[in-house]
Amino acid sequence: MKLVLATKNKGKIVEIVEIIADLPQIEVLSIADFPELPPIEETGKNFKENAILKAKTVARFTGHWTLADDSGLTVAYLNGAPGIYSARYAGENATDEENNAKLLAVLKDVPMEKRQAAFVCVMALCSPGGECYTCEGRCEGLIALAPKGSHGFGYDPLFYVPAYGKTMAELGPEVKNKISHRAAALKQLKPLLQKVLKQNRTGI
Ligand code: ITT
Repeated sequence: MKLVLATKNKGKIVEIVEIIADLPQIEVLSIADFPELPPIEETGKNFKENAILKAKTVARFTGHWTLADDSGLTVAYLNGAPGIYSARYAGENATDEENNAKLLAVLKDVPMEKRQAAFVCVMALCSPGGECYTCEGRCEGLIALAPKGSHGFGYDPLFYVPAYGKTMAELGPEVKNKISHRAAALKQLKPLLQKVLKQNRTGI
C-alpha cells in the first residue's frame, strides 16, 4: 500500500518513517513525489484543522491514503505562542536558527521556572474519498537559556527535557522517537493505519 506524507519538512519525514518502520508493506511517498501538487495554504485556526486540510487536499489530489503532521511549540509564558505559527515565528520563510533566536530574545530575562513549554503534534490520516481520522500527541519540557545539541530540527536545540537533563537536539533520534509529540500521536494512530493496510490488502 502506498502512503503519502503530506509534508515538505525533511525532519518530520525522517522521524515519521522511522516511527512507522515496524508497519510492513507500506511504500512511503511524500509531496516531493508529486511536483505538480499546488502549494497548500495553512489557513486553519488550530493544529487539527491544518492537519486535516493538508491530508485531505493531498489524498484527493494523489488518490492515495495520506498522513499529515501539523505541529509546533507552545510556550506557557507566551500564552501558547508560537503555536500554529511555529514554522514562521521569525517571519515567512524563516530558518530554524532565526526562529530559535527570536524565541530566546522574547524570553530574555525570564527565569527557568517560568519557561514551561510543550511540543504538540496532530496527525491526520485521510482517504482519497475524504474520510479522516486525527490523533494528538504532546511532549512537555522547558525552553533552555541557550541552544545545545545538533540532532533533530526546528526548536530541538532549545527544548530541554527535564527527565533526561538534556535538550531534544542532544538526545538524538532514538530517544526522541520514543518520547516526542510525533511519536505519541503516531502511537495512537498506528492501529488505524494497520486496519487501513489490511483493508487495502484484502480489497474490503
Ligand atoms: P509542513 O507543513 O510541510 O509539514 P512545516 O515545517 O511548515 O512543514 P508545520 O506548519 O506543522 O510544518 O510547523 C511545524 C514547526 O513547528 C516546525 O517547522 C518547527 O519549527 C516546529 N516543530 C514541530 N515539530 C518539531 C520537532 O519535533 N522539533 C522541533 N521543532 C518542531
